[in-house]
Parts: sequence; structure tokens; C-alpha cells
Amino acid sequence: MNLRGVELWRGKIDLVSPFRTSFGTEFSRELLFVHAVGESHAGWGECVAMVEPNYSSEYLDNCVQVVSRFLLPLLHADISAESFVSNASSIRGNYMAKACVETALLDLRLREQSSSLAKFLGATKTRVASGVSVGIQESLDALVRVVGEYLALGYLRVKLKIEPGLDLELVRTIRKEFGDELLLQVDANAAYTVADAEHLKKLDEFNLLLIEQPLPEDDLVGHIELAKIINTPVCLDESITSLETARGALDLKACSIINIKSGRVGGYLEAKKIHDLCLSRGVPVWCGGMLETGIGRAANLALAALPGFTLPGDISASARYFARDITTPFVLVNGHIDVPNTVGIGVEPLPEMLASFRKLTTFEVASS
Ligand code: SMG
Ligand code: MG
Repeated sequence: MNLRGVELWRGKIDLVSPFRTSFGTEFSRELLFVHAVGESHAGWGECVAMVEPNYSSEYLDNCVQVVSRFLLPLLHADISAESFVSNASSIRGNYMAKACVETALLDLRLREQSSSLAKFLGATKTRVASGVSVGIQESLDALVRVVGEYLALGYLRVKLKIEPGLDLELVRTIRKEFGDELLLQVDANAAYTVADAEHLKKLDEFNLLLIEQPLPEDDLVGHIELAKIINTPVCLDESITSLETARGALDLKACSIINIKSGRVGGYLEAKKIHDLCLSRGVPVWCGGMLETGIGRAANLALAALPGFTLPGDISASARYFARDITTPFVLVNGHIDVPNTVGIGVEPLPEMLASFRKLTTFEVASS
């Protein structure tokens, strides 16, 4: 690799509609990108952290700090993504900060080698089934309308955000309206406690694909208890931050399905390891989403094309999020999205979109 420098870019893009979860409402997406600049190529990585530390303890300004103060100084001209990840293990946690640097390095190297991220990761599919994550709406009527619109567009699976007081009724209504065939799952973003187990058991009658992260991220014991009580498969999102936490959760039967997000686990190299573990154990995985722009979405499509991703992921078309994506938009074709197959992650920010972003830092990399 011929890394010369790294730029950090900040931007902001409005969502087409507010996205309400059990922890808050997002109206826009604040963005942080890492641009790894080489001799003749350059790579991009998108940071998935939110503005506030609600989904996880990481947040965007903290990622800027961690990347600039602790991660960029680890780089040198011929560093590989693998050695960066290994060197960065001395920095605890901060998975989202690490992931965006790792991805930019991978993208740069793969472009230099004229290879795609999909090929590098071991993709076996050329398109992936697309699901949609539906935020909490102001009324049941609004929820029915929104879900109906997404289904009319061809989405193959629906995920409903739930929280205490807004759960059974939502699921009952959507099942009644759209039938038992609909692939349906729910995501609580850690809003319940294990004391709610009997209540959550009432979801069993709706034949959901899974319930995602019902309890706090560090409550592994709670998830083990809950999984014994309810029949709906428990899927973990926030709790899984590494190969080790994935293995532990599976060994202890805290979950039977895993949502893989590269940003949450420190990058695509770790994400692939979790995929490989799950594949070897016959544990289904699916690719989560963090309201990424086309940059993050492109890389997620490469990951979701691996053979163990047997459930539709939260990778929707660009139009589900933004009036105008920062890359050429990703579109839904018969419920699927094509996996980029050119070089690196396969996309770059459109110059006119980048023009509205701010360059924060230019970090010169020491020659090795
Ligand atoms: O990118 O389609 C997407 C969003 C999917 O629901 C989604 N993500 O917990 O899985 C999750 C949430 C995290 C982000 S909420 C702002
Ligand atoms: Mg989730």
C-alpha cells in the first residue's frame, strides 16, 4: 500500500422522514468520513456513530477525537488494514472509530490491486435481499400506511421498532393487515428489562423472525434468561462488539441469531470473522444498518453477499433515507440491491455532494 495521508470530512444530510426508535428520533444524518489518500488511488470509510451516545456509547465528535488523536498516528505508508487493526487493539473499545479507518485502508488497497471488497470478503451473491427498518410512527394508521408503502416498493422483510407500551399492538396490527406470510421482526434497542420477559412472551403468537436486542447491551445474563422463556428467536445487535462477544453469546445461548454491523465490531475484517464463526455453527446472520450513505451501504452490500447472510438485512435503497444520496443511488430491483463489483467498495462521493462537506483534518502519514 502507498498511503500518503488521511483526510477527515464532516457533513450532514437530511433524512426523507424522521426515524424514531426507543432511544430517540433522528431527523438528519451527521456524517464523518475517512479518506485514505495514496499515490494514485484513494479509499473511503464512513463512520456509523450517531451524534449522541444513545445507540451506543460512541458518538460522532468522540470518533473524530479518537481517530485523530489515537488512530491516525498508528498509520505509516505501507500499513495494511490487517496490521492497523492489530496495532489499534491497544486502544480499548471505540469500534466505530476504528472501523471507518479500517474500511478506508481496505478500500485504498483493493483499488490499488484492482479488486473488489465483495471478492476480498468472499461474496457468493451478486445481489442481496433488502429489508426495511420502520421507525415508531405517530399512530397505528400511520404505521400501516408506511409499511404498505414499503411493501409496494418491493421490500422483502419489515422490521418494526418497538418500545414498552408500543409493541404488541403494533405487531398485531401489521400481522392482521399484511398477513402471516410477511417476514416480520422487531427491534427494541435495549428498551426492556428481563422483568418484561412474560410480556415479551406474548409476541410469540405472531411468528416473528426474531426479536432484536430486547435488553441492555451488557445484560448477557438477562438475554440468556429471556431466551429460555420466549419462543421468538433472540437476535443481538448492540451486545455484539467482537468475535469474542459473539462466541460467548452463542455458547451461553443468549441469542440464536446475530445482526452484524461492521462499525459496531471495529471493521469488515472482524465482521467477516463473526460471519465465519456463525456459518460454521449454522447460526443465521444478517447485515444491520446505521442509516449509512452510499459509502457505508456499498461496503455493507459486499458483506451481506457472504453465504452466511441468510436473512434479509437493513440495507434499503438510497431513497428510503435521503432525497439525494452522496453516491450514485442504490436502487431496489425486485426487492434486491446489486452488490458493487468494481474496485474497492465500488463507489465514491459525488463531487457536488462532497462540495457541501467540510474537510476537518489532513494528516500526513510518516513514510516507512
Ligand atoms: O440503516 O436502515 C438502516 C437503519 C436500521 O434500524 C436500524 N438501525 O438498532 O438496528 C438498529 C438501528 C440503529 C440505528 S438507529 C438510528
Ligand atoms: Mg438494532
